[in-house]
Amino acid sequence: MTWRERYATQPEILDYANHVADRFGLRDGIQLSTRVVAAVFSDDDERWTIETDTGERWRAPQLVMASGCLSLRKQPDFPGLDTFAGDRYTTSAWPSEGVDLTGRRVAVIGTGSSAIQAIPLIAEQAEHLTVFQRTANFSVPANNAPLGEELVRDLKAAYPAYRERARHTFFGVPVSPGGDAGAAVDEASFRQTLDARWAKGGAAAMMTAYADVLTDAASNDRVADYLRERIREIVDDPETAELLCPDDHPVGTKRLCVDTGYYATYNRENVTLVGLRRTPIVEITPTGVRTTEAHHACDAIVFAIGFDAMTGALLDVDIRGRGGVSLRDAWAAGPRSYLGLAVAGFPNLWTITGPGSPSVLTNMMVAIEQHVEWVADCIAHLRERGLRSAEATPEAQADWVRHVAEVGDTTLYPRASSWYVGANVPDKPRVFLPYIGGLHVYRARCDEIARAGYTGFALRP
Ligand code: NA7
Repeated sequence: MTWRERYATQPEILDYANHVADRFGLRDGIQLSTRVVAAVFSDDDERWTIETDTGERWRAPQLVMASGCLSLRKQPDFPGLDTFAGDRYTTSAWPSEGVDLTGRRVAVIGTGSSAIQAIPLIAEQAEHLTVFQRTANFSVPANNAPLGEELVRDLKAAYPAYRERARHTFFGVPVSPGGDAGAAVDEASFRQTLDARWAKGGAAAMMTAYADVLTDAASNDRVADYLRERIREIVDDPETAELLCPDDHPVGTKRLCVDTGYYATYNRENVTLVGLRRTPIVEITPTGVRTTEAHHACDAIVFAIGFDAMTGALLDVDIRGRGGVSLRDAWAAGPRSYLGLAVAGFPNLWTITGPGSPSVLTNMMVAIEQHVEWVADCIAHLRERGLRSAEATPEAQADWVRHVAEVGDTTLYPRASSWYVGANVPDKPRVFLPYIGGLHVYRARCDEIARAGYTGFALRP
C-alpha cells in the first residue's frame, strides 16, 4: 500500500486497516459490532470471563485491552438539548456517507483538534457557521499535500531504517530537535527557526524547535508569543484575533492542533466566533443555542467536545480482578499501573497504551507496536515456562506511579487543564495520565525488565 498524502484522511486509514486485515489473514479472529461490558477474573482457575452487551461470554487466560486512549466520547449535557429540532452531529461519530451542510446554518461547539480540522470545511459549505469557543487553542499549519513519487520511493527504499529510527526517538517520530535553550537564542536566529518550522508545518516540528519548549516557561512563552503573533497577522478583525489567542496554558500542554486554513476561516463573511468564557451557553433551544448574551439560530449543531481520555474506555467496562475488586474502585483516585501496561490485583490484564505509558505523547502507532510486541513476548515467556499468570507487584506499581508523576512535574504539562490530566471530565481525579519520559527511554526500561525475567511482576505457576 502506498500512502497518498502527508496526513492520511479517514477513508485512506480505513483502506489501510482493511489491507492489514487481509494481508495478515486477521478477519477470522475479529468479531465486529461487539461491545464488551464486563471482564471478571476467576481466582479458582485464573481465567478471565468476558461478557458482551448481547450476553455472549468468552473465557480466556489473557485479557488485552486495546480499547483506545480517545475512544469514549463525552456526551453533551446542555440544558434543553433534547428540544433541538435540527440535526445533531458529533465529530467522532461522523456519518460514513458524509453530511451535506450546504445552505444550512451550523453551530460548532468546541475548538480542540477535531473542531479546528472540521471548521474550515464546514465554513465552505454552510450558509452561516457559528463557532462556540470555550478555550482558545494553539494551532499550526498542517501543510498537507500529496506525497511526491520521489519522496515515497526514497522512504520505501530506506523504510526499515526509518522505522527503526522512529522506535528510538523521544516522540516516536524521527524529527530533528533543536538543541538550544529557546529563551537564550538571539531574536534573528529565533525568528529564522520558528519561521522555518511554521513553513514546514506539523506539531512535531514546532514542539521540537528547542529542546526545552515543554520544560522551560520562558522558552515556552517565547514560542507562544510567536504563535499569537501569527494569529493576529492572519485574522483581520482584531477582536476576533484576540479571542483566538490562547492565554491560559503553555503551548503544547494542550494538544498543539494542526490545521488547514483554520484562522483564515474567521475572515469569511459567513463565520462568527462566540467566546463562551464571557458569554457561556445557557441552553439549547428548538431553534438554536442561547448564550447569556444572544440566541444563535441554527439548523444543525456539530459537537466537537472531546473524550474521556485514556481511562474512559477501560473503566467503561466493568473489570474485576482478584477477589472481585473492580478497576473502577482501584482507580478511584486516579489510575495506578505498572508501566501503563499492568495493574496490581489484575493478573494477565494488559492495557495497550494505558495510562502511565508514553501513548498519546508519542506517535501512537509506534507506541502501540511496542506494547503489543512486549505483551506478546511476555505471554510467550509464560507459556514456554508453564506459568499461568503475571501480575504487577504493588511495590513495582507504586514506584512506577511515583516516577510517572515525578517526570510529569519536570514539565509544563501539569499547568494546563487538559484531557492529559483529566480536567475535561467533571469529577475525574486530576492526574497527569501519560508518561513523558520519552518513548526511547520507556522502551529501554521495558526491554530491561523483560531481559531480567520480568522484574516487578509476580509470575505464578
Ligand atoms: P478536545 O481536544 O478535548 O477538544 C474539545 C473541545 O470542546 C475543547 O475546545 C473544549 O473546551 C470544548 N468543550 C468541551 N466541553 C464543552 C462544553 N460543555 N461547552 C463548550 N465547549 C466544550 O477534543 P478533540 O476531539 O478536538 O480532540 C481530541 C484529541 O484527538 C486531540 O487532542 C488530538 O490528540 C486528537 P475546553 O478546552 O475544555 O475549554
